[in-house]
Amino acid sequence: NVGGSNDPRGALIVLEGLDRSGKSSQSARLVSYLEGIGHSAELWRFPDRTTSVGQMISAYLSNKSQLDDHTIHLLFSANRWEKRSLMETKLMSGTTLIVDRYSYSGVAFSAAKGLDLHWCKAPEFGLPAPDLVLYLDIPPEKAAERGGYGGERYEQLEFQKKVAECYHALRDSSWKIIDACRPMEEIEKQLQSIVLDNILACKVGKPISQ
Ligand code: T5A
Ligand code: NA
Repeated sequence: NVGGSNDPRGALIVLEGLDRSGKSSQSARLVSYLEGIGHSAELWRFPDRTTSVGQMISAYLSNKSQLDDHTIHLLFSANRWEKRSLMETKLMSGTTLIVDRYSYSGVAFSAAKGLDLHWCKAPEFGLPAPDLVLYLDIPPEKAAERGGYGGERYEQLEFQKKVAECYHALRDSSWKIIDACRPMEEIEKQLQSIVLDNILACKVGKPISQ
């Protein structure tokens, strides 16, 4: 068991990036790796389309419903808030959460529509802060070539270019920028070593930051 059992804190590790940057593929691999070395880990994703709020989000993303830009922004945030207490319980019980998209997606996609950046950030305050953000960096043109976009609302090249700019403005010290244009296995190995270092750091007792 990595880090021993006397400190129960798990790490909150978020994968971010444009649509098709490889987040879901890499999140799944990371969780398998951590489980394989005996570390308690779970794969989470936002939006969580299984809740009633998540179903409203899913209908919006698949163009089955129309919503005001502010309204959908708040729903994405509410979808994280409804998971907050479970997230904290898991972290405190020693489970590391690998989270496929989080608040940075919330802010970047809404700001890319032209909504005020500070307004976009406000509903995210008070959610557990990530210990580490792995940003899968890929030029929008390259991402668009991968398997083709599936037709969801935001999967359009011009919009993704704006999202990339917004993400760039959000970078902070918790971010590691990963070159996501390389082969999957190479990225996988890099993420494993970064995450292992980070989990060890959490085990020395850093609190869940807010
Ligand atoms: N959103 C989300 C908001 O507006 N606000 C919010 O608060 C949140 C949380 C849904 C949308 O909602 C928006 C953002 C999104 O537009 P989603 O359900 O997570 O978000 O859907 P996507 O991000 O669109 O998921 P994708 O499946 O498109 O992208 P991934 O997960 O980044 O990529 P992945 O791993 O599925 O890979 C895509 C393809 O590329 C290949 C894979 O095999 C796959 O075919 N691939 C690679 N090919 C070559 N080299 C590599 N290294 C590769 N890695 C993956
Ligand atoms: Na995905």
